[in-house]
Amino acid sequence: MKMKHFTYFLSLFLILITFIFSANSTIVSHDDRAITINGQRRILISGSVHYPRSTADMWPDLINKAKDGGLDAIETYVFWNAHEPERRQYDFSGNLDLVRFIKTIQGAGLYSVLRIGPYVCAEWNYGGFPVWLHNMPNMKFRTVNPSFMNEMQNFTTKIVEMMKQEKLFASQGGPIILAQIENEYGNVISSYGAEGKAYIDWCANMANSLDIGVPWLMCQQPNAPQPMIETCNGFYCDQYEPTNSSSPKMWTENWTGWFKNWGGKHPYRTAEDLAYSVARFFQTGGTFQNYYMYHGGTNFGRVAGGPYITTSYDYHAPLDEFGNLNQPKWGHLKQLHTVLKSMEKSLTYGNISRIDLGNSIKATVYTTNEGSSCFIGNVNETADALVNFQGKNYNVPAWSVSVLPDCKKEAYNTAKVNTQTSIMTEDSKKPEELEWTWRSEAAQKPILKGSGDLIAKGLVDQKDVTNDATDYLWYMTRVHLDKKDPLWSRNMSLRVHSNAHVLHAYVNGKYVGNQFVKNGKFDYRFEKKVNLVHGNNHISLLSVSVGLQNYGPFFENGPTGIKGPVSLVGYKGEETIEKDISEHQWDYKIGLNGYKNKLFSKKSVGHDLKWAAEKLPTGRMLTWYKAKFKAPLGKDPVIVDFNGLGKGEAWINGKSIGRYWPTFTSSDDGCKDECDYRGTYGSDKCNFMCGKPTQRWYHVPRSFLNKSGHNTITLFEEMGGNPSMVNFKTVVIGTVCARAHEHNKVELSCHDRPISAVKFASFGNPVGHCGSFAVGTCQGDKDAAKTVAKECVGKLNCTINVSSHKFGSALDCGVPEKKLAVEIEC
Ligand SMILES: *[C@@H]1O[C@H](CO)[C@@H](O)[C@H](O)[C@H]1NC(C)=O
Ligand SMILES: *[C@@H]1O[C@H](CO)[C@@H](O)[C@H](O)[C@H]1NC(C)=O
Ligand SMILES: *[C@@H]1O[C@H](CO)[C@@H](O)[C@H](O)[C@H]1NC(C)=O
Ligand SMILES: *[C@@H]1O[C@H](CO)[C@@H](O)[C@H](O)[C@H]1NC(C)=O
Ligand SMILES: *[C@@H]1O[C@H](CO)[C@@H](O)[C@H](O)[C@H]1NC(C)=O
Ligand SMILES: *[C@@H]1O[C@H](CO)[C@@H](O)[C@H](O)[C@H]1NC(C)=O
Ligand SMILES: *[C@@H]1O[C@H](CO)[C@@H](O)[C@H](O)[C@H]1NC(C)=O
Ligand SMILES: *[C@@H]1O[C@H](CO)[C@@H](O)[C@H](O)[C@H]1NC(C)=O
Ligand SMILES: CC(=O)N[C@H]1CO[C@H](CO)[C@@H](O)[C@@H]1O
Repeated sequence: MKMKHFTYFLSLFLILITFIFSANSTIVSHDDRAITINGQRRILISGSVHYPRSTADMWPDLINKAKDGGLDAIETYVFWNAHEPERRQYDFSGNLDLVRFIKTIQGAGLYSVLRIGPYVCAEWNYGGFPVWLHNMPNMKFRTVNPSFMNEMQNFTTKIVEMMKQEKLFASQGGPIILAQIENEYGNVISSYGAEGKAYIDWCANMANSLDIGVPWLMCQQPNAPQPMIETCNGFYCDQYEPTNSSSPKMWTENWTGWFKNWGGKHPYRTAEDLAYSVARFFQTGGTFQNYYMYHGGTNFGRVAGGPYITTSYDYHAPLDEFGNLNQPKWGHLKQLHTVLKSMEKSLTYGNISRIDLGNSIKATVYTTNEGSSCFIGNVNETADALVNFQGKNYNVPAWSVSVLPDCKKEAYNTAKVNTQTSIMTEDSKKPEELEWTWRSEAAQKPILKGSGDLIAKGLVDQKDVTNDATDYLWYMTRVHLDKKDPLWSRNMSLRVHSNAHVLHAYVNGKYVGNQFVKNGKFDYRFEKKVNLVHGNNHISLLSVSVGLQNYGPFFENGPTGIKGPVSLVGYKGEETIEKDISEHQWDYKIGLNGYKNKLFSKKSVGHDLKWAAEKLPTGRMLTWYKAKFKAPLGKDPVIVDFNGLGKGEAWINGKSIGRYWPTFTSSDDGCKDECDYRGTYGSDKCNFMCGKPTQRWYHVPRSFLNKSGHNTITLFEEMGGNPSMVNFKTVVIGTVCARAHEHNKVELSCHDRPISAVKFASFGNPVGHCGSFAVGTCQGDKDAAKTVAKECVGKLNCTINVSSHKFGSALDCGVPEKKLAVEIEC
């Protein structure tokens, strides 16, 4: 009782303080149980949405859908290299308008979590670090290096000052309740020795000195220096306990799915398993959790990290790349959030008792004076359970958690999905045929003869000379061979030890071949037979980067480009000789002329230069293509099909929609038709699209398009392709299904189109999955399809009560709960 009074008076006191000092400010703090807001412990559900991975036009819709999905907060990183592309030259325009993003969150009435980093990982190019930073003298990242600390402090301070100026911290009445400094440093700290500890202490002091008035987080940082709050990241965090027992149990990254690499498959994390991980976390005392990602989005331009992260960053998140609801994930989580929120008081103030029911089944009871809330978790991966708990029976499937807000009735079970599945597809309209013009990359001829804009003895690291302003760097040298050369009487080949993400080789103007990485090893040997001539031979190597590494201790020093040695090898029978040419004088040409001249832009230099309409080449390397097109009608998201193209970059009206590489397909093996949600998820667990292009379709944001006039698509085709198959489509709902459990309600909707027909409905023990449902061994005696049709056809949405009363008291189906399977047509 005493304790309760004390808490009560404390809350009152804090509220009073709030009023006295600032009518608007919110006091954010924490105790051992939870984050507190104005003295109240809170259950907070947050989701990551990275502002540069969508467009400012998309933000309000994404944030509203997040709010509708039951989130309290939106979390984002801050992307240093996007904001400070050159030292002390800043960009906060367009989709980099951080202030506008935070204000949009505020406008929707949500909180915001600002993870400044400024190291962010995030599958973002170079983990968010600018490459100019790496190229400063005496630089060492993420340790006690004065130059690094100075720059990190400078950027962090700038962001904090911007936020303060706009009064965006909760302490000023704004939406930002939490901030983060550094990122997952605990994973790598041991590689930095004693300096690592000194550095993380410095980070804490530096952050603290910025006086933002809300708590700072450090994720994956056991024993975070005070007053930083440590948090957990991972697919599950139920086993996690903060090292400091005064810290609340917080989960800053719950990976809702996974990202994609070129050459990889589509990752897929089921709604059941994601909901299970969340419910487990709250069952085991968690009070703050963040979905990474809630909306993944798109890596526009060259922002993808890597190497080899794809342009799509869909992540199989609750909102898909285009901002559509990823159903059933979005809806299934929304229901969980509603139930958890209804238990906020008991979860944050209740006494906790745990009951072991055997066979990996555990119940947790949270008790306050006002009542109790319960969880029953079945961690067994295979055995469904009929559990007797406090005198009542509950059916708790394997690998699931039942939530009982009053400890008497199951309000939610993570494995019982009562949300519709929406399968998105491209529209079936006949696409516009495009008329292409083309021209070759103008630089080619002089380059292949070896003239560049920088000369050095020996081989250079790519990012050291390009500052990563471009993906492309030419390495060019001459080799003089006279008749006395011992190579001469032999078969000769060019051998290149390379770290280039893609390498193209030319000898005397002729293409010799390319190589790229197929097994994740970015350190390989290229070797191809070549024909050399007496006198001078020109060797030209084009090194292409496909996203800079973003993770790992000292990742910033990973070699890029052609590390060498580069040699000519002569073979005679078993005997080989090697002529190392690495230390020759090399000419370097940074970037491609078409980029320099902005061929993708209306303001292109030399637009008077001809684009040919005749003899459209296919399979031709280093070629630019251009076509006009009309924007697809309506509001549905626009996508472009790049099937037929090789590899390159694409622009719409001068704006880059990212790198493309549809010829890079995933391996044939490792896919299953169906994904079993049970058992520990990992990024390899449920993959789809084996043997298919990793990414065939690319997002064209509506705001890049002119609705009424012409639009221009420009392609730079690096490897050779056929643009005649390129076409624009929109993303629409294809099939809508549901498989809902008895005693529940299920809502069906075709988004903004009316429901046109019921394709299938059966109540009982139906089998199969969406698209291939079939009647099981029993079903209710009323016509289910007719019943659903009566309630749904012609409407934008309908809610069906799943009950025997409605569908006919079926017979003993031999299952604990009957299900309704429905497929509707939109
Ligand atoms: C960052 O450094 C520049 C000098 O390079 C200085 O003018 C500026 O005030 C610094 N900004 C902050 C926020 O410390
Ligand atoms: C644990 O956290 C509390 C406050 O949250 C702090 O006072 C204490 O010093 C911390 N303990 C350690 C070992 O860091
Ligand atoms: C899961 O249940 C099965 C069947 O009851 C049992 O054999 C197995 O030991 C259980 N596994 C765990 C981890 O409890
Ligand atoms: C919670 O536990 C404390 C300490 O054991 C006890 O004094 C208090 O009465 C309990 N409260 C409830 C609501 O059970
Ligand atoms: C060169 O290669 C060809 C076929 O690959 C072989 O027949 C010939 O003997 C080789 N010459 C030398 C000098 O090794
Ligand atoms: C869109 O196209 C129309 C017709 O060509 C033109 O008048 C208008 O200026 C264009 N709008 C933009 C934003 O480019
Ligand atoms: C359901 O449809 C009605 C109109 O029939 C509409 O007013 C309502 O907003 C829709 N609800 C949802 C969740 O789409
Ligand atoms: C569904 O059932 C609830 C009671 O469980 C009832 O209040 C509601 O009106 C029913 N809705 C429909 C559409 O039948
Ligand atoms: C420790 C760990 O696994 N970190 C990962 C966090 O998640 C991102 C993916 O979103 C990875 O890049 C990190 O490696």
